[in-house]
Amino acid sequence: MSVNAPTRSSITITKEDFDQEVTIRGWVQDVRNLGGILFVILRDRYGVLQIAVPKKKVPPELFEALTTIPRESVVCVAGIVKESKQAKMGFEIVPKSMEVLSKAASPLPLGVVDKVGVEVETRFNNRFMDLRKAETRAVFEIKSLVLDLIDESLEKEGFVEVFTPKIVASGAEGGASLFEIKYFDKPAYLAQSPQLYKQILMSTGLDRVYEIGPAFRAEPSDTIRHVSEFISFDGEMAFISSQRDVMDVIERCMIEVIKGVSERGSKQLETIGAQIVVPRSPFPVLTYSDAVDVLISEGRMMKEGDDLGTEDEKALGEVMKSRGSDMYWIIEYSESSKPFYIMEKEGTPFSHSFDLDFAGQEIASGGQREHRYDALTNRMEKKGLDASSFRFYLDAFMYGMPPHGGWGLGVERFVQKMLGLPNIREAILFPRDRNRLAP
Ligand code: AMO
Repeated sequence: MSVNAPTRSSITITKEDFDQEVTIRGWVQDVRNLGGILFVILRDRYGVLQIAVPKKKVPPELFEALTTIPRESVVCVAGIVKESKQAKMGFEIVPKSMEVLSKAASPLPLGVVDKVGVEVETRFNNRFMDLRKAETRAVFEIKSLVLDLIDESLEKEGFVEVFTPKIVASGAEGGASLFEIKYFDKPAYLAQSPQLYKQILMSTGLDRVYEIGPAFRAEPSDTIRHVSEFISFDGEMAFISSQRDVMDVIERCMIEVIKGVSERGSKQLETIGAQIVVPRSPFPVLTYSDAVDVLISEGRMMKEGDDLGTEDEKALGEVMKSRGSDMYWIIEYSESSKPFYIMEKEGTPFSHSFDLDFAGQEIASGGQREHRYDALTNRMEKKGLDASSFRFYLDAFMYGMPPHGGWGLGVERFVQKMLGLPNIREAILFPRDRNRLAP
C-alpha cells in the first residue's frame, strides 16, 4: 500500500496535484473533531498539511482511527488533494487510507505547538521533542548554512581544511579548564583548542589552514555564553606582516557569512523571528585602553588593567551599537593577560592580539604568534609553563618557522549573537555544561 509509495513533502504539493492522489508521511500535530468533519494537522520537516476527514465520505474505521490517534504519532496517509479556500495552504487532503508507523505515548513530555511557557530544563531534557518545533530546528539549519559559508569564504582565501587531534597530551589554554581523561595507562586531556597543532602546521608549507571542530573546556561558571563543549572555528596563516592580515581574513569571512545567511536563510530567519544586519567593513578598532575609557565614561566602575567582564562587554556593545557597529575589534591587550603563544609588542606592556566582539560579547580571539624559538621559550617560562611538556610543539619552531598568526571563533557564540538567542545553549543540539551530561 501507500507505505511503499514515494513520500511527498508538504512544500512540494501545488495546484498541479489537485484531484490527484498523494502519499505523505509525518507527525500528527493536532486532531480537531468537529463532529461531521475531522481535521488532522500533519507536520513534516517543511511545514504542516491539513487532512480533512468528512465522516460520511470515508470508511468508518478510518474515521475512528484518525479520531483516536495520539498527537505526535507518525503516520503515512494516502489521499486526494482537494482545493480549499479555507485551508491555509489553499488545499487539503481527503484521506483514502492511513497507516500508523509509530504510535506516540501520551501525555507528551512537552507540547510541540502549545503556547504555554515551558521551563528551559524541561525543553533540554526532552530535546527530541523540543526540536520538533520549527523555530528550534531552524537555528540548526542556519548553523549548518554558517558552516557552509565559512567553507566557501576560506576556500576563496586559499585555506586548507584540517583536522587535529582532540585527545591531547597538553593543554594550550590554561590548566584550570582541562578535562582529564584516561588514555590507556596514561593521563591525557580533551583538546581545549587546536592551538598547538595549527601552529605546528605553519612550519610545514600548509601555510593557511582552518579547522571547524569540537573544543572542550571544563568551565565551572554557569553563564549564558559558556559551555563545556563547543564548536571552534580556528584559522592559522603564515608569512603575515602583522595581525591585521589575520583580522582582514576574519572580517571578510564574517561579512560573507552574515550576508549569505540573510540571502540563503531568509525562510529560517523568518521562522525564528530574527532580523540580521550585514556589518560594514572596516569594523571599528578600539584598543583595550580605548574600551576602558569608553566604559569609565559610561559610568562603569573600573580601571586600566581590569578584565572586561560580561557586563562591561555588554555596555561596550551598547555604545558601539549606538555608533552604528555590532562587530568591532579590541586590540592591544596587555601581554600578561594573553597566552604564551601570543607575541609581545616589543618595548611595551602590550601584545599583538585581538578580540572580535559581536553585539556585546566576545566571539573570537587571536593574534600574531611568537615564532622565534628563544622568545617563545622565554615567554613560556614567564608564564610558569614547563617547556618539556610542549616538546612536540617547540620542535617545530627549531627548524624554520615562518611568522604567523591566527584566530579561534566560537561558532555557537556567533550563531547566538547573530540570531539574538538568549543563551548559547539554544545554538547547541545537546549542550554540555557542569550540570548536563544527557541527553
Ligand atoms: P579563546 O580561549 O579566547 O582563544 O577561545 C576562542 C573563542 O572560543 C569561544 N569559547 C567558548 N565558547 C563557548 N563556551 C566556552 N566555554 C568557550 N570558550 C571559548 C569564544 C572565544 O572567543 N587558541 C585561542 C584562539 C587563537 O588565538 O587562535 C583560543 O582558544 O567564542
